[in-house]
Amino acid sequence: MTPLHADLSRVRDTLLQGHSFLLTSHARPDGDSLGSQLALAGALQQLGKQVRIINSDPAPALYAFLPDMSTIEIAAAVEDPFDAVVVLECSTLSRPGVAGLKGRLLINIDHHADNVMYGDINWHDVSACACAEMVFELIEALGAHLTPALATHLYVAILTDTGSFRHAHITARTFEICRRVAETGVDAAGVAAQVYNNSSLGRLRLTGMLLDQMQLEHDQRIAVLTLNDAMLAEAGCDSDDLEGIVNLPLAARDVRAVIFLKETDDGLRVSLRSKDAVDVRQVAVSFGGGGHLNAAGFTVEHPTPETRGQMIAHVATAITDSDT
Ligand SMILES: [Mn+2]
Repeated sequence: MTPLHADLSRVRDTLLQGHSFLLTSHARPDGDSLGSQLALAGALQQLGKQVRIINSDPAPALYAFLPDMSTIEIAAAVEDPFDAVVVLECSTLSRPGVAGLKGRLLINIDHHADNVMYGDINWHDVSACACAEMVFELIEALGAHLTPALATHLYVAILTDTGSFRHAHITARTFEICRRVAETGVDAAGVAAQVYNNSSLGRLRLTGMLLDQMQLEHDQRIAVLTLNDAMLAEAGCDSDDLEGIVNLPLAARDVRAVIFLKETDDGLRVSLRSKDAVDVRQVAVSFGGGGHLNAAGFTVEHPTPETRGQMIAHVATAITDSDT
């Protein structure tokens, strides 16, 4: 067995020495944040530790099937004492949206490139396809064993964070973890059906409406989707139903980037998505926002008739830049 690297050793030692832990992750939780928290909580409980999970937002309904989901508490602040707080999947300490974390012994476990190292112990691995890959390593280092419940948590995290095994950072380690998951008896097809064949009819209707009104710009390389509250109401949807919908046009070969416009009371909320080296983060930054290379966003408080054309021009430049 290869020796543990220093950061993982420090995390393991701190968890083995302490007795009570708080686990948290980012607001608007996704499969990786939920699966990583639940898997680590299960492992620590095996070792006789006291664990609470506190998130600022409830999980999307589609994750209700995850074992132990009901143990996640929803709160805007924490007051109780803990020996340490484990923050999973968060590039900054403001991402959880939970007050009262500062000043505690913080363990930062994350795979996002822009992590600012806010922890007392920072374990940062951008090569992990999901935070859950790191949690798997930690579970092994702690000497906990992989139960079917823990394996399900890890598998959902990896399945969703890799976009069903399509994104970058998928390695032999990813499939080794999945092999171990399958060994515990997790039904991979059943899990996939829960995650992907489980949306509301409202979402299906909304998908049709959005694609029906999709506009193609810049030689069909930019897809523009527009959403407002009236469409949500007509489709019978809530915000839960929007998860991932922005990515739909990327399935077309010709489309290189998506501009998703959500008309709100505060102005225009803009989400950008792209393929390959098309850098939409730079576009978002130029409009006062931010994000990642292929996923970014910003808000325009007072859109003008020129706003839409300006955004398209910026994204078109990003596409041209990526081709040179
Ligand atoms: Mn993740």
